[in-house]
Amino acid sequence: MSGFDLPAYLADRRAAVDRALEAALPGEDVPPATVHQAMRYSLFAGGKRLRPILVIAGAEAVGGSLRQVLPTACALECIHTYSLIHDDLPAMDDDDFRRGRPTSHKAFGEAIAILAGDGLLTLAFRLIADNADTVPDPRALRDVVAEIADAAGTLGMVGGQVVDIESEGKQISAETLEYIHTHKTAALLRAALVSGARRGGATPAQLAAVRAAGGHLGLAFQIVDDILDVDGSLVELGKTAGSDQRKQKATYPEHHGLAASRVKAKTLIEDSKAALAPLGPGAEPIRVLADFVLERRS
Ligand code: GRG
Repeated sequence: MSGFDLPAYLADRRAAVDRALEAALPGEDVPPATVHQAMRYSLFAGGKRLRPILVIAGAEAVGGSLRQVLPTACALECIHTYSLIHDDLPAMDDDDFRRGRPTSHKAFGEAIAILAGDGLLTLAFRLIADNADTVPDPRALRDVVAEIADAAGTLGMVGGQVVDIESEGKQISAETLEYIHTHKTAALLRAALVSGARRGGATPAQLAAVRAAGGHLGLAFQIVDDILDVDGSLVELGKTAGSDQRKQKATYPEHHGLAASRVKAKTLIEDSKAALAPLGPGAEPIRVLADFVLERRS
């Protein structure tokens, strides 16, 4: 994209998110210390911070600012990190590595890993409440809480995870696979973009555009994740590649083949960028982020 410096944009916003998270998390010595250590262990293990950056980009696309949405951005990262901790548990995906280090339950034991996830999910809603100061209209706060709760709950991410787990080892339809991907992964990514845009003062038309773009981008993200699980490496991914196949998970490449999966991801990213057309140049960072989702290797 002409003139847009993505590495600088990402570095700047990641640093702002990390500073805000550092301030928001109870210190490692704050009792009960183990759970706070575990929350920090997973949160500060070097994730891409894609969801908080989408919150910020969503706000900026409609004339809002980073300052207006930073606590909400941090909330999305807390919810995402909780989902990774719980997803890695023996009762779920039983993974040993995440973000390049042993998973939470490997480092702290299962009970503390579960509680660290619970703590992060709960903290997220506290952060959203803290963000009320920058939104004078209480309905805007209500809408953002509802958006994020729906995306994270049983009609969103948790629901997608349930169907994913119940589908392991089974032949499932392309529709069920699409349900899993849109709910487990795309819902939270879309909610990030939409809640940023809401907080940034989007008009209904702008919200609709961002919602459509977020849905396409979110699904593309999961398809790319499936592709990386086939052709990525532990060093690139920070987790063990090939785990989908070992766990007999339904994936896009397994259903549609690698080549068709790559085409689908590319088409979704094009659709995502096309949906952003009504937002004009303000949405340039989201367009570049969409390309990043397609080209990422980790
Ligand atoms: C609700 C208990 C419960 C679990 C939710 C959604 C979920 C389960 C877990 C995530 C499972 C998973 C690994 C999905 C693949 C897509 C994904 C979310 C990848 C990780 O996200 P990245 O690449 O990670 O943004 P970083 O570490 O960069 O933040």
